[in-house]
Amino acid sequence: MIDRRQLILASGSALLLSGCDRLNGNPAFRQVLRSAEGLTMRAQRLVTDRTALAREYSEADMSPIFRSNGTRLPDTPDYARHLAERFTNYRLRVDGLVTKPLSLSLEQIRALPVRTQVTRHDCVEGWSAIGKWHGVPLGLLLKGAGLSSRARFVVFHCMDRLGGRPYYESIDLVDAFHPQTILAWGMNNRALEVPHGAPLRLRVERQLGYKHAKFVERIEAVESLAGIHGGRGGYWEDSGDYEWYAGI
Ligand SMILES: Nc1nc2c(c(=O)[nH]1)N[C@H]1C(S)=C(S)[C@@H](COP(=O)(O)O)O[C@H]1N2
Ligand SMILES: [Mo]
Repeated sequence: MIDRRQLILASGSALLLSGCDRLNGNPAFRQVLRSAEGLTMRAQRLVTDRTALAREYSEADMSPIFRSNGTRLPDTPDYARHLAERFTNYRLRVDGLVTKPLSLSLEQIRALPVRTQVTRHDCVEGWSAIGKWHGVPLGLLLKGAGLSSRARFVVFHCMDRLGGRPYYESIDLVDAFHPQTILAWGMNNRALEVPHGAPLRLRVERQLGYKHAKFVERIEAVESLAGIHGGRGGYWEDSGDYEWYAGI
């Protein structure tokens, strides 16, 4: 685990890098980052590599069993109805700091460009599994919705509750526009199954499992996380269990 000082260093530099893609690719600039004193190896990796791709695997590497974790079946009447209707009346909303709020059916989402990736899921509880995911790049949806330049975070509102509190998560724009960040409607060549977050779940491959919000029904672009639920950007973050940034 990384400590807070490293996090602050990493997030400050990530902001710098997000506006400086060309600098980031410049060997001299990378050398400066590498030689910066006082940074640990871990922090340097975060500073330089937040836009790097997570490792992708081959079909042969796929786990025969991919366990599910957390909510396996949301226990609300709304979710029961969606399930009974096979999600035909489900809509994904994309709103907040956007100029063109979206409301998309599953059919519409599946008609958008698809990215497929075989990646390893790492849960903070100490298990991993390799699976294949099919979905639409989140960046594409955000562009389609006309993301405002004021937006700094993207919040995922889920349909399940744990102990009476709704599950939610959030990421910054570096991760939101990362090419492997997708909203997955499929897994292992099939429609996404309920325990894995049907009808739609986030894959944010450079972060730990709890950031991968399942059962997503609303994506909200915000300037600050302060006004959302407990204000720390996620269900486990609000309860003080896990850090907001869970980079791997
Ligand atoms: N809505 C929602 N998303 C969630 C959770 C949850 O309980 N509810 N659990 C998280 C955790 S801790 C993990 S490890 C992964 C598990 O994904 P899986 O069930 O597909 O293995 O989902 C994450 N996303
Ligand atoms: Mo997890």
